[in-house]
Amino acid sequence: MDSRKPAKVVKDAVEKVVDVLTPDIPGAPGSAPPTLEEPTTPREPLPPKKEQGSPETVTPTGAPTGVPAVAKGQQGAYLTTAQGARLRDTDHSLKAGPRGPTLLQDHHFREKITHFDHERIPERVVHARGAGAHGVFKAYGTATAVTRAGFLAKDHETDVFVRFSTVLGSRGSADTVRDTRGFATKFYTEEGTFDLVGNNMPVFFIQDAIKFPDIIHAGKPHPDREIPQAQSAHDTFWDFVSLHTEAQHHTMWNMSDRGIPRSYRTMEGFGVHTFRLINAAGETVLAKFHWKPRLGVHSLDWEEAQLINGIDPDFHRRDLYDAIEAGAYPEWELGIQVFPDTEEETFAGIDLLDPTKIVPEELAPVQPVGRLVLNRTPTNFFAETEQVAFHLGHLPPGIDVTNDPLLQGRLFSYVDTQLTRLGGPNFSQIPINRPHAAVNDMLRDGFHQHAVHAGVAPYRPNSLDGGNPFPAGDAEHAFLDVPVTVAQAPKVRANPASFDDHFSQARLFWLSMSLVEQEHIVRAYTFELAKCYHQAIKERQLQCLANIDPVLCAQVAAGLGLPAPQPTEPLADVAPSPALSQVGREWPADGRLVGIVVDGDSDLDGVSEVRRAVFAADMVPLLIAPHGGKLGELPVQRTFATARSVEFDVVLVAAAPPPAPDALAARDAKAGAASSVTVDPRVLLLVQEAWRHAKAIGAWGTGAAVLEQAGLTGTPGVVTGDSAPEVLAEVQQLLAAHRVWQRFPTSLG
Ligand code: HDD
Repeated sequence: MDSRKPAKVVKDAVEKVVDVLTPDIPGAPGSAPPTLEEPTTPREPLPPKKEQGSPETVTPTGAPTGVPAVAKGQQGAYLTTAQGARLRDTDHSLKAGPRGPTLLQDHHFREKITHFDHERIPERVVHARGAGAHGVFKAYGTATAVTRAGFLAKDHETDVFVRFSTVLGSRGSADTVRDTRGFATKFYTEEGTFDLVGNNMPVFFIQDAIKFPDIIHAGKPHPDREIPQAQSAHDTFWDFVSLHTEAQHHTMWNMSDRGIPRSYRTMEGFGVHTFRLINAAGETVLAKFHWKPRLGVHSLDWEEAQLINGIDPDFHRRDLYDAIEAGAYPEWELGIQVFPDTEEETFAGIDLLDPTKIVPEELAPVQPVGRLVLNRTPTNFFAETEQVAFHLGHLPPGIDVTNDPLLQGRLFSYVDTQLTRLGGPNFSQIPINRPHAAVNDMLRDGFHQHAVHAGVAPYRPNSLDGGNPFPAGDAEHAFLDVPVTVAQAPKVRANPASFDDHFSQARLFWLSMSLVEQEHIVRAYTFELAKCYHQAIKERQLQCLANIDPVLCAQVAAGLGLPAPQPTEPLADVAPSPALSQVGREWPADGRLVGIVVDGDSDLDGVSEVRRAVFAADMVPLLIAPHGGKLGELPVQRTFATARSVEFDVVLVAAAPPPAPDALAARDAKAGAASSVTVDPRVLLLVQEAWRHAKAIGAWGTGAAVLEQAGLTGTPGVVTGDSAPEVLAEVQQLLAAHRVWQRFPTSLG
């Protein structure tokens, strides 16, 4: 068949195609107004948010960089390809006829799917599960005597990004597992970025970084079945820590209430290592960093934590974002413990280079140096929280490292890991990682190079770029490696002798706990060891506990049904550190969630009054009713079907809602008699759980009948009365102590 067409036919066809294409690109230079209908109903695009500027135009905190606005990513009204060509249709692949196969030439399809196929990057090998927030750090100026770091000068404000995390679980694991929490802070200082990469516990499992793969392999899921997820309650973890006894102190922290924080907002943070600070006169001190939460240290109850893992696996993440969006900005005070920089690098007999040891605050008080406020949630989780890269070597002038062998090894690991995780050496050009200080390095090329470097001489010395860039001195705030003398010593694979003390500080921690906290520790050890299959591992860990404290050992042994061994070394004579206990102090209650049980028969005026009072106290009231919608004018936030007690810090009951009629009928039919239950069983469960978890509970009006039927009336921390505001006032008082501690049973003491 002759495929050639007469010239006239071809010309007509071309004109038709040109007609169809040209006018349909509104705004194209010289284009006529559109004459064809849009493939979908046109709608006004949302205006881009401030933070949606291209990476080149804004820093992670939204500050302009001075680079002119470049259209890149989420700009303009129309859907485009990655190259900016406008698209008519992204819902159908290009096919040979409506029923035909997809064509290889469909470049839009291939671009879209290829990009999607590569959306995931490797998760962090540890600390994979996290949540981040932006904020600002304001210095008090109290640290200038010991450090020349500019961001610690009086009233200096520095943008920060903080990422909190669990350690063991993968990216999709639950938040409230028993684990250490990461507390990593990036200070975008004008003298270069400072990363304080700490945890919510002041000690670590190992003394030398070379052991990190060992502890992590032991804590991660078993290699054969890949279970359990995000847990230390399994054989390999306890196998390792019972053999590697320097882990015992950190393990004790994990078994304490610190291992299950109520919120990121209620965690302390610790830089763990001892750092070296240098002041303007060149004098040095040794120092440890501490974060103190304004809301106090507050933890979950273990049963509560387990329930939350199922009911709301994003509990901590949600709590952080909700608090910030509600304006209840999380706050911490940064403090330092300061020690003389002596040749021995010890303080009160404690080796400051040993990261398994603390210096009790009673011996070296934590001196406040500034305040951190988190006030902005990330715009995009992946771009910011996932791509943020911390590194202990990101240090400003005035802060230097010590010879702590854990710290030394970390200085290698954090850059190394980003090469795989973020795909190359240019991760500091990713918006969240960009310094706010001017950068003039001589690093060039590499994967994902974003900078268009000018000049021809990225080397020193050079004449071709006029000698640029120039070295800085003290006057220009250059970083200073403190010229510490390195001891003449043989090359060895060994630790200092003081590192051999593995039990004294675990004992110090245990002795510093209140009875109820000790009871929680006993239960945690018993729970975790009972999950191990190997008897020898349980026995070996009991031996470690015997060397820490015989009471602790006996209690856990009894729970496991095993004999308690005798100590194999003398018990350390240590003084407790009251600062380590979470019990016995009072804290502000703002940001706490108050669940209020109501129904149509409630005293709605009283409920309104309580809601107003809860808001006025900077807490959040949530109404829990038999159905959604409104009760009178009051909005209902939770129904009996969706509410669980673990969501609330306190439960107030304003009514005694009867069971739903059909539920009652079914129950009566089963029992063969009329039920004596007159309150909805879901409400009874709500208050009983809140009671078990030692939360304050209050009731007024008919609500008191609920507590009566639940058998709670007259027990500690259960408030009843006629006046709603009076009940709330008493409950608020209880909240200041975080829990009604005396409700936890204890067999100790
Ligand atoms: Fe680490 C991540 C904290 C010891 C190797 N670590 C990481 C994070 C925190 C910590 C908070 C998450 C950072 C983020 O949110 O992106 N790590 C600590 C603390 C330690 C510690 C407080 C002891 C005092 N870490 C440690 C050692 C090594 C590592 C000894 C290796 C020798 N840590 C890493 C890592 C990670 C990491 C593999 C994973 C992802 C990353 O760095 O960026 O390099």
